Amino acid sequence: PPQTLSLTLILAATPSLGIGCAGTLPWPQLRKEMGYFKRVTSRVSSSSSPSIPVRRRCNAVVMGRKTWDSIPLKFRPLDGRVNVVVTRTPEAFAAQQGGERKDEVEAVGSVSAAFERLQKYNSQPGEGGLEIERVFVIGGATIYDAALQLPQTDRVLLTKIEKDFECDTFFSVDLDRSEQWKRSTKEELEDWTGEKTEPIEEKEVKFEFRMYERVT
Ligand code: FOL
Repeated sequence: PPQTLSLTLILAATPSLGIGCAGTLPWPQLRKEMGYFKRVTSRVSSSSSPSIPVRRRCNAVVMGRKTWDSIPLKFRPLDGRVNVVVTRTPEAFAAQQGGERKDEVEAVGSVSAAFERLQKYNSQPGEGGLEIERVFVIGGATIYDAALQLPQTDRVLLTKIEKDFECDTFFSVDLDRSEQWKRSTKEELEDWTGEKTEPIEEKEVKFEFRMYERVT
């Protein structure tokens, strides 16, 4: 488990870099794509049966308040992962979130505050504390933009959706045309994610999984 955390953006985008429309995803539900998202953001390095108790290891997802709202109630907070929601009004969010499952969700005022909060999990574990292994920034556009400004952001997992859909929200960086980002090989992608990553077609939509690493 890393001593200093880094941030990985995970997103799916159309050829014109569309990521959202009217508060939801632009394409019809792609179960295999969502399955990839769930497995990759949940998977932690396997720990063999320890003879002494160790802290429970899990990943974290950082998202904006609108992305939180877009996740079906029955799926949020995303289970098995620490959920951090970025909002200009963290107190109001915490109060609203209120009752159940409150412990699994944290509200903070910025992406850098989310990062610092998660670093503290590892450096000052609370009672029955979790150990955070990987941190995924899961959107939306405003949060991706903020994360891209942070030096801790060193990786992007992009699902390239090969068909255009009407979108009102876009990712701001064309990774293939940026000097800052280098596309990883299929092998590097599979090693890092633990996934087999053949191109998929679902509901007449083709998509493929890519990884990019920051080079500067
Ligand atoms: N990245 C990728 N590759 N695909 C996405 O669809 C995606 N979506 C978001 C961020 N990054 C992404 C944000 N939107 C759920 C719903 C919307 C969402 C993210 C997650 C969600 O409900 N996930 C559940 C699984 C739901 C299911 O099985 O249908 C989860 O447990 O992760």
